[in-house]
Amino acid sequence: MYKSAYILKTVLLGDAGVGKTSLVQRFVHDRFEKQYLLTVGLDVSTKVVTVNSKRVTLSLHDIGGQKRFQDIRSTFFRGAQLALLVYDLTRPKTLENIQSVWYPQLKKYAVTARGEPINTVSILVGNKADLIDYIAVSPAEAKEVAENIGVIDHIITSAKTNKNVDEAFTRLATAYLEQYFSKINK
Ligand code: G3D
Ligand code: MG
Repeated sequence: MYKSAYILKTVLLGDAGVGKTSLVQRFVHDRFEKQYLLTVGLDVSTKVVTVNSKRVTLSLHDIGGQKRFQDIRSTFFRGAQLALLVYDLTRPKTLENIQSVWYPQLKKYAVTARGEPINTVSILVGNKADLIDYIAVSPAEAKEVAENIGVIDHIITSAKTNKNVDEAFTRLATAYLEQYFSKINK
């Protein structure tokens, strides 16, 4: 196995039930099965992706929805280089909460170990695209939130049918590396 030169801390944020754990399971293990879905505390898994012929390890941090989240919140967010802000296309409230709850927390808690602010590269993910008859969020509404919070992109996924799951993660990693190299080449 090759080692990769870059390890990027990637956090998944969003309300309970939007499909964070399902997206990770699909991306890492290519499966969609209910018995794996109970997220207890914090779950970390890794996956190597190739971006512009560079191998990059994503360490994926997925939290459960339990009330004790406050206790681990600062550890969870600390040093997060990448974030997937996940909402459920069938529940508009979960998109609202990206703007009012999750994005503000990311801004507040994603700092370096020394407490300096970091610019987490984020993507807005509308999951459950397979539930076509129940979709209740319009592209315009999602676009507005995406612009308000300054994500690199908005993408529609289905962990169930494997639509755009790899794309969501690799687009994010690609954007990060492009920003990173444009900074160090200046
Ligand atoms: P979370 O980790 O954000 O809390 P989960 O969300 O991954 O646990 O998913 C919550 C529920 O949504 C699960 O169903 C899961 O099967 C379902 N789900 C996740 N992604 C998709 C998707 O893309 N399409 C559909 N149709 N369902 C999805 P249950 O029934 O266990 O609550
Ligand atoms: Mg979960």
